[in-house]
Amino acid sequence: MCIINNMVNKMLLDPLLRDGKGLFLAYDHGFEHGPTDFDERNVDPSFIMEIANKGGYTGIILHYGVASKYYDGKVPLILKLNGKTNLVKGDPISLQVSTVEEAISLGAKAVGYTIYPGSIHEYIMFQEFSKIRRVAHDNGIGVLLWVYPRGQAIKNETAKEIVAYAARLALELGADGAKIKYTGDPESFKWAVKSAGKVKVFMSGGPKASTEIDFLTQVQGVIDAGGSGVAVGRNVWQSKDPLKISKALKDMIFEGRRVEELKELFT
Ligand code: FBP
Repeated sequence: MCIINNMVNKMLLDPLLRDGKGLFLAYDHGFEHGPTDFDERNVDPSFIMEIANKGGYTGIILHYGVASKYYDGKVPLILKLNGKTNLVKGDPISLQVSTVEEAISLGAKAVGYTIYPGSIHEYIMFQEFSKIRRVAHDNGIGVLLWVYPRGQAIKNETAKEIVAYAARLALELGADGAKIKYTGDPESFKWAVKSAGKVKVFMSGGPKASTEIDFLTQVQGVIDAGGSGVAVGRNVWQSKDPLKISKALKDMIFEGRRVEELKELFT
């Protein structure tokens, strides 16, 4: 039965949120980048499961293969449904490798999908995503959309108008949450949050920042701009002390602590 109304849609991400905010641990990098992001510790998915559990994450993002072998059900699962490698050059396209039904069979509370607006292949991802969104919503689970403008036509992926366009596309396409890149300052990110309307906006972590405080300053900017949290990978599991940075993220996102208060912990 297809019951889609504002009320239902509004609540679809609730199992992944605390007080309307989300802290998601992303671990789809083995697919997107290959093991080059990993070291002896974080190449093991069990290590990531432990961070997610002990670190108080409200969601963990995995592909089907890792989820089916390592997911222990302790933190809500967001199953990533499409993926691509970075071995292919040119305008990107990322297509479906697992289904909403498989996500549900693993106990996922939401599904994830990446689109690359600006790529000459964007229309294929828009169509595929729309089909997935329908099935997910018909089954009562939410959809988190990674929106990464990319390809020859995109000169600056983090420019204010480009990031706001990404956020708006998440709204136009019917996503429940948008995972987008940070623009670099809260003022310009505010425009992206506004453009997303009722879609919850989460910052994508990016490569590991030079210091923890640099990264937490970006997170502060997202919160100040009205964002709903972060979906982060490398800045956590590449950290020397993943649980320490996780605690700082939790304190900022759920308890309202400011980055200035946390500075002495990281000096
Ligand atoms: P990070 O916090 O490590 O950047 O993870 C977020 C993420 O979106 C992952 O889900 C994904 O694997 C990766 O970034 C893709 O990064 P990019 O396409 O920018 O190389």
